[in-house]
Amino acid sequence: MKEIHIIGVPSDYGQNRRGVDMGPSAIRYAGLKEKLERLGYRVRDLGDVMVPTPETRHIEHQKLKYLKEVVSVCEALAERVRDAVGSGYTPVILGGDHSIAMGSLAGMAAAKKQFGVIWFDAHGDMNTDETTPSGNIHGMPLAASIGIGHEALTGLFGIRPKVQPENVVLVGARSIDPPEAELIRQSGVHVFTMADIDRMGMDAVMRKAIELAATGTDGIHLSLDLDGLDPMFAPGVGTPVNGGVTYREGHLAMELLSESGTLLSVDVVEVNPILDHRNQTGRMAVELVESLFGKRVL
Ligand code: NNH
Ligand code: MN
Ligand code: MN
Ligand code: MN
Repeated sequence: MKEIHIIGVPSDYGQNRRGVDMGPSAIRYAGLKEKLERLGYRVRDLGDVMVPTPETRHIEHQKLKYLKEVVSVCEALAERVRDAVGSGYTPVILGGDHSIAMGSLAGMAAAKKQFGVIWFDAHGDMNTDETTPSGNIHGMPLAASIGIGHEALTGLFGIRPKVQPENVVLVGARSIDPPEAELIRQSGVHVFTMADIDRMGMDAVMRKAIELAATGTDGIHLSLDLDGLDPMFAPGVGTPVNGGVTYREGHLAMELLSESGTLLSVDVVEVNPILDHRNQTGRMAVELVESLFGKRVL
């Protein structure tokens, strides 16, 4: 069985609610390592990527807040992911806000010829510095990873694009900014909105998503934004949106991905313990990861 490497990225440079930097601690506290070991894996916690405190920095660009800091955190993460995947390990990357996924995907792109991405999220994360309503880079990582947006982000780690849009699938979308919707339509990424999940069911949606992401690639990176779940099950996130994926649909999605045998790497992002209730969202994150790595009733 593959060895799992845990990598923490305690960064909240990509958004404006402080606290998501504590996500790695909350997810570790919920027992991530022990629970994966119980499933039979060898697990090594590599600790955290160094992230300077935001209070010691200042915002230079209102449409790309903390750009320099985001880029340097992502490049440090990319090196770790490249090395882990290159040596045959499966990285479990703990955010931090979703901007860190640019680092995960950069590392994947350095290690693999082609891979697909399932982007589980309430949001599209397809903004650029020209379309962003907030200036928060956590709304841009998917666009940047397929080569759209500011060159400091698209060219991160010297690889552009990180992933082909036809191998990217958004699952759980329900909050898309209007100019972002236009970019999504032009880009060629695939999208299953909550309405699609209602009509088709999570089983059919995930089977299709896995097929799209895996076809012609070496496997799949799952980018798991906890706000993809309904806030009832994951209240500890900075931008909750009602009408999300249920507890059971979330587990089903993870089980199907696990059974597909295509998973290469995963990031678990946007857990904000300050906004949470007794680490409910941290515990939810660990539960989903357990299903993703094969936990079953029998
Ligand atoms: N679309 C909004 C923005 O660009 C919100 C993004 N928020 C997220 N994305 N949490 O996953 O600022
Ligand atoms: Mn911040
Ligand atoms: Mn996101
Ligand atoms: Mn989101």
